This record gives sequence, C-alpha cells and structure tokens, in this order.
Amino acid sequence: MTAPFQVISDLIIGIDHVGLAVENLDQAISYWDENFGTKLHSREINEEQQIEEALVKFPNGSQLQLLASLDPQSAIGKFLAKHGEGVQQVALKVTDLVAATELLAKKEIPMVYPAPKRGSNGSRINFIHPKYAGGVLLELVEFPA
Ligand code: V0V
Repeated sequence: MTAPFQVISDLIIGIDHVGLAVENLDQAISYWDENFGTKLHSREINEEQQIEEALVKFPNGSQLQLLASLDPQSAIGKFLAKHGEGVQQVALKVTDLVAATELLAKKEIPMVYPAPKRGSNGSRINFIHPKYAGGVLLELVEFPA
C-alpha cells in the first residue's frame, strides 16, 4: 500500500524548546527560577552527548533546555569555547522523526547524524546543521507515543 502523501507541516507540532549552552548547570537553573519563575522539569546526564542538561518550564509549558558540557570535545564544549554561553539550538517537536528526515532529504537538507540519537525524557533526536538552517542549529525531537 502506498503511504499517504505527507508534507513537513503534517509532521511538525511546534517548538519544543530552546537550548542554551551554560557553563554551570546549577547556577543556570537557579538563575531562571529566581529571575523568571521557571520550574525544574527534568535533569539528566547524556553520556553519548557528554552533557548534563535540565529542562525548565514556564507556567504556560514552554521550555528552555540548559546544556552544560562534561567534555571540552563535546558539541556543547566546543560551542562554549567558540561562542560562550548563549542559544545553541532551537528544537522542533515532530510526530515522526524518520518521516521528517526523509522529507527534508528531498529538499537536500541533511541531518547531522545518520540515525536518531537518544534525547532527554526518552525522546529521539537529530539535528540540522546551522549552515542549512539560517545559522541556527535545529534539533528535531520525537517523543514516544
Ligand atoms: C556550530 N556553529 C554554530 C553552532 N555550532 N552556529 C550556530 N549554532 C550552533 N550551535 C557554527 C560554527 O561556529 C561555524 O561557524 C560553523 O557553524 C561550522 O561549524 P563546525 O565546524 O561544523 O562546528 P562544530 O564542529 O562545532 O559542529 C557543529 C555541529 C555540532 C552542529 C555539527 O555542534 C553537532 O554535532 N551538534 C549536534 C549535537 C549537539 O548539539 N549536542 C548537544 C545537545 P563559522 O566559523 O563557519 O562561521 S544534545 C541535546 O540537545 C539533547 C540531548 C536533547 O535532549 O535535546
């Protein structure tokens, strides 16, 4: 059976989070809590990415992901060395990461990784390099149904 025709807007739910590279995770969590009233949603180490990250939520549910490096050679370590603290990524939530990847490939927009990686809270993630996305590192994130 032929799969129904899909366009990318069928697959993208919206912005899941904006990711900030930070030098000190504890200080960053406190900063956003004390000054902007965010609440800590989750915190975990991602060995593969060599980071420790925390999701903090605003009252309306929108999220920041605070990303600290555990290794200078990690993506976050390199970002901090080159750019300092700041916005490292914008993450789009998708219903189907593989289908989104296939549609983007048809537009000659490749993913950084050949296959999805593990993201926070059981998600699957992949990235579009800033050179294909207007200078912004775009993450695509899919959560289990
Ligand atoms: C690099 N560039 C960036 C950038 N990273 N520009 C904007 N935002 C960024 N995040 C610029 C860099 O300054 C260079 O600019 C140019 O892109 C080429 O850089 P490159 O030599 O390819 O840079 P690298 O070696 O730093 O690698 C960049 C990529 C790397 C995107 C390939 O960061 C990567 O693999 N990222 C995916 C993994 C990741 O980000 N993990 C951490 C989050 P000029 O000098 O040419 O102008 S993990 C996560 O989000 C999790 C676990 C989650 O649950 O969400």
